[in-house]
Amino acid sequence: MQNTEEFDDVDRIGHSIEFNGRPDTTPRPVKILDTTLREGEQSPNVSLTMRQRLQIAWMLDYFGVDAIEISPIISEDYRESCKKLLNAGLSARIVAHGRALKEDIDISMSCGADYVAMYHSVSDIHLKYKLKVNREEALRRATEAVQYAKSHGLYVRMTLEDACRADPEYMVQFAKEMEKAGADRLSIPDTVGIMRPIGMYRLVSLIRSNVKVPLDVHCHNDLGLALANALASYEAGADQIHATIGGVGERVGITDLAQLVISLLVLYKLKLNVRYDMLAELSGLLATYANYQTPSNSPLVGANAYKHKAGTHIAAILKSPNAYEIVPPSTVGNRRSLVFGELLGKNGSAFFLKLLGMKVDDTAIKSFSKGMKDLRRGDLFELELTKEMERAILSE
Ligand code: HCA
Ligand code: CU
Repeated sequence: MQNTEEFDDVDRIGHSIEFNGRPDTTPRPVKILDTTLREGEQSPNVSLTMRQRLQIAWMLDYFGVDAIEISPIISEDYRESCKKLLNAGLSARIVAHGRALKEDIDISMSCGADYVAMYHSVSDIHLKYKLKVNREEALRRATEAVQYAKSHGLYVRMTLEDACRADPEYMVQFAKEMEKAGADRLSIPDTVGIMRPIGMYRLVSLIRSNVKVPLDVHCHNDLGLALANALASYEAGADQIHATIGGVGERVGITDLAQLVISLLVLYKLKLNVRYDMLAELSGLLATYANYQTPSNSPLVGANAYKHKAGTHIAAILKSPNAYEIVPPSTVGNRRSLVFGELLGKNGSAFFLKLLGMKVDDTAIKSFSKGMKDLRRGDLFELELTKEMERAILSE
């Protein structure tokens, strides 16, 4: 019986078709940029105070993200937050986000930023309807902005906004020009969440093969594909992936931080230098600050992520949790619970009665199990397993 609950790929993953035939190479490293304080605050649910921003940044830094993005452009309050973050002695790079405009770059510099991210649209839809400029003018403006920032000694990321709906030829030309102008890295966002993973793979590969600078990706979740697209981008050679706590962001948000780092761990065996067991706490902290409930069915960090209800599942979990869990709850800082309800069955019933200290025979168990079948939501009895209980059960 297994009683240590380390994440163990052989025990947890098995020999599935997903892994068969995959070359067993060392996973390629990738950086994580957290943009909860920039993209995240574009969520209709999230607006934070300066103290909350600082606390979240401290936690993210301790967790181990490589970069934290914030926009000083919005207001005085954000500028103050940005300055404080830059002086907070964090290990993560602080990325000041704004438009590809001199005035925005100046604001970032006035806060003390040495790493700026600027965005300029590249799709005809945006050029025509949002900015009302032609392709040449867009290139000229973006080039000028990159050169301006570089002339001030800044580290520069240029984002090709709405890249996924742009003419690929123009987008490649734009990327090359930005590299030529001195951009240190480029960001390829799926601004409207319209890509499928294979499309994102092709897009990132295309840009990867045309420029040398490192690439960020930023995937919106409008079709629920943000995580899949981020992983496809990783496979295609992206160097840094954007995420937010709880996946919050404009509209329905972007790639979720917890889902991203755990997917990289489980699916690619990429062990990042992060404190995975802070994931549930991070998610809870943002939800508390922003006054929303983390959906119970949120993968990994939601209240239901480690609740087992069907009798057959409970019985199996009691024997060995890897039967129905790909990552132990302790890995992500979550808890395992058993739900005793109408699906309990015989084995679950026997366990439940034993827990209550009752010595019962087979007939009693059967009739208890039958009685349980009349339960409905609200009548359920839920048991959160403490570490001691888990140890006792698992070592039985
Ligand atoms: C937006 C801009 C952005 C920028 C992403 C990035 C996008 O629409 O608010 O700088 O990498 O999704 O394109 O968030
Ligand atoms: Cu975005």
